[in-house]
Amino acid sequence: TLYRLLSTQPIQSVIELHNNKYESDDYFNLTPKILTYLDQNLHLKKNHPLSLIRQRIVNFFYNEYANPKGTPLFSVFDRMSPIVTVKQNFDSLLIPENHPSRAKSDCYYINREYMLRAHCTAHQVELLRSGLDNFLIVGDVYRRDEIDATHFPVFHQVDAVRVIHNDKLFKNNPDLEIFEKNYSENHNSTSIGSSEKCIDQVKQPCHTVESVKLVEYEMKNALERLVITLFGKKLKFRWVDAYFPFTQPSWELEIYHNDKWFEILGCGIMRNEILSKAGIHNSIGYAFGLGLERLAMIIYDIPDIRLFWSQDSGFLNQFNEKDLNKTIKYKPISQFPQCSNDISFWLPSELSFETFSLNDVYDVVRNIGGDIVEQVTLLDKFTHPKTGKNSLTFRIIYRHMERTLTQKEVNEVHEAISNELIKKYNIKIR
Ligand code: FA5
Ligand code: MG
Repeated sequence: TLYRLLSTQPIQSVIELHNNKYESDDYFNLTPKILTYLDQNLHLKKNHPLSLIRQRIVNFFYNEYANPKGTPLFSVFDRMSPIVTVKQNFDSLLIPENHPSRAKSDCYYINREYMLRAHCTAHQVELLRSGLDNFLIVGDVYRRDEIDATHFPVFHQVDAVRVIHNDKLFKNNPDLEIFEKNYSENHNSTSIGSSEKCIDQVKQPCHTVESVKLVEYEMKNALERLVITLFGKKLKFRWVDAYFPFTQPSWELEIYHNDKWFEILGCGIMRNEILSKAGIHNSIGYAFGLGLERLAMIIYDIPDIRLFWSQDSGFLNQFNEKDLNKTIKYKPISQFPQCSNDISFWLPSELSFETFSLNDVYDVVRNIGGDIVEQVTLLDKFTHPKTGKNSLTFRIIYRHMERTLTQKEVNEVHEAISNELIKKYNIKIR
């Protein structure tokens, strides 16, 4: 789009990540800041709250699904590189070419072929192809997003897949089948492009009601027991119908906390087309993906998502791996004052509010301001009645998690942000 051409930032032509070289193209939108999060692996870090919850979830599945000798059924993959192909992240999961989640303004692309994974589901198909049927994938995921206490461009997910063969599912009912008689297994269960609104929330055409209900019951039961294990028996939760291109039917699980409902996971019955393309036949499966930060913030009373990135020993010392199942409540390291500065600018005359991406502003703010930026909000959009020029006003709230910022310090960062915006996007400060 136009604003890229106006950018004065030298477009890197070759970028080296994890010892691989990638040639960047017009899709490249990584920032130096985002690269600093790669390889931090908070979900594997000792005494880190995200790692504690990962261990509790893994233990739950190890116990929930074990063979009679006690050997866990699930394998765990928690070190897969977040650099994936666009095929893995989208195409392999039947996400349509024009799906909004693919937008450059929402994902971190290295080029048209490679990106930072936007969800752990990106690895589902390669693991299925390798012959696995029960597995968990844990990792960092990357999405361009607004910045506030609950949003950060990197967060962590646990994904799961469980595939059940016809003979196991109907061990006690040999008359029942996974597939409807008049549907061949390779039949495209749901036509591509079918809109979210007319999707059948009961089942895919190829499946029998009995098989779907059985797997739905098993999945919901396991997930309910997981959240009760994590949050305690008093937890209030509810299932909400949802849509994902790779599952049908699909649901989200919401839990009630501080007078609000929080979505903590998405799940569903795997699209049969995914299984059959991966060479898995006469089977049905469920899959889910949950966010570790959301769970951790509620379980440990952590008020701000940026705290997970804190190197402060006062933070990490509150979480001890030895007390995996102990109730830990985070005690805030005092609240330091906020500092708020506004910025107003005119877009270059060729650009409209539609062609200018707000995430580009958020990226610059995050890049220059780093973790002292607590929040960025769009205060005002305005089109000059005579010149037709478009203007945006943002409020940036600065706060350091560990000390008081001086106004001088904040002003310097604020000025650096506006200089970068001028340089990169040719805007004019009002
Ligand atoms: C997904 O990412 C799907 N891949 C989940 C899935 C997997 C569905 C397998 C079906 C089968 P979604 O974008 O809703 O869906 O994210 C899943 C979970 O990640 C959310 O429920 C939430 O817990 C967490 N999450 C999503 N966005 C954010 C965010 N910006 N910050 C923190 N956590 C988030
Ligand atoms: Mg969701």
